[in-house]
Amino acid sequence: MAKSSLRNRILQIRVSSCIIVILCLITVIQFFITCGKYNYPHTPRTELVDKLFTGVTPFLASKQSKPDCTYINILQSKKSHHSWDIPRKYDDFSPKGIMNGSYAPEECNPLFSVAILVTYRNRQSQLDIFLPYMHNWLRKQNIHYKIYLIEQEDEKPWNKGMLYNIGAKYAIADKFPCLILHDVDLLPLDESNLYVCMKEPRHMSASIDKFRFVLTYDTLVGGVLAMRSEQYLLVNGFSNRFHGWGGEDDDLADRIASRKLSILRFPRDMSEYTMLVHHPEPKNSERQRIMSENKQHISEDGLNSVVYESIQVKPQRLFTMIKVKL
Ligand code: NGS
Repeated sequence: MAKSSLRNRILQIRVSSCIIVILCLITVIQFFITCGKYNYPHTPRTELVDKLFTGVTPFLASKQSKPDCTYINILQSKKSHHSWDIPRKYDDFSPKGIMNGSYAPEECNPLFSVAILVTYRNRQSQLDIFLPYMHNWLRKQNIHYKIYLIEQEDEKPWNKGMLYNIGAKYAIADKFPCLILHDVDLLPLDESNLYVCMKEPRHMSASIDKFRFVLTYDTLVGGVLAMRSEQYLLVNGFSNRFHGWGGEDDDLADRIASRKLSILRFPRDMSEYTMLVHHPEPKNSERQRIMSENKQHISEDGLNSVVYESIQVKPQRLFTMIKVKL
């Protein structure tokens, strides 16, 4: 009797030791997986300048009396903000120099013109933080930029891809050579995160506080993405078929890969963002199916086939409003 209870006890100890060893192994493996995505592949700091894509709109009058703007100090800045430093209210915000959501530095000729496209519906409290924060941020970057807010006016399911296509049409008509597709709930934290395009598409929001600053997967392009206008045309923009949450960005990543473009990123300590809290949009249960069907239809479904009703295009001080019904 005593012998068998001793045997049971030894067995129990062995089983629990095995469980502990397995759990430790899983933790170590997870640590290394996370580490890989934490230190995701990126363009080294020293090579960034060569990979930036310069270009301004022909409408921007540059003056010979002024020097070209410089960007080295911005790229080398070590200054980062913490998410808890971000004001929740901007009572003393000054829109100096901003007109129709657009700004250009006065002291020098910028080398970059950037259209920032923000898709929007019913997120007033986030917009109230986003606009002053981004204008304060962008005015320090020596770039010429313009914020377009593309608002879905109808009650139909949310369609971010279509809204980006509509915004891109306006920005391309305004001859912006670079588009930054920007979620309204994301705010950059590192001052070295220069808001410009690179020669290849650039995923900017690689390191978000909500995801413990880990890049969740290599082909992620959602959040904030910078893309040259000619590349947006080349991939035919987003598919118009994704309603609700999810899939449209992964589909865009497929389009980018199919046109043999790669996705570049700045180093992690230049790509940190904070995400403003919000209720998630309802997920699109069809998204995987649409993605697999879409691979054959890039040239028919996208920027060249977006159909919408324009409700209002109205310049406001902090943004150019494009209200549409889909
Ligand atoms: C993927 C979604 C993407 C989304 C990404 C990150 O699963 O649209 O998660 O989402 N793809 C599909 O659903 C097919 S996030 O964690 O940022 O909310 O962007």
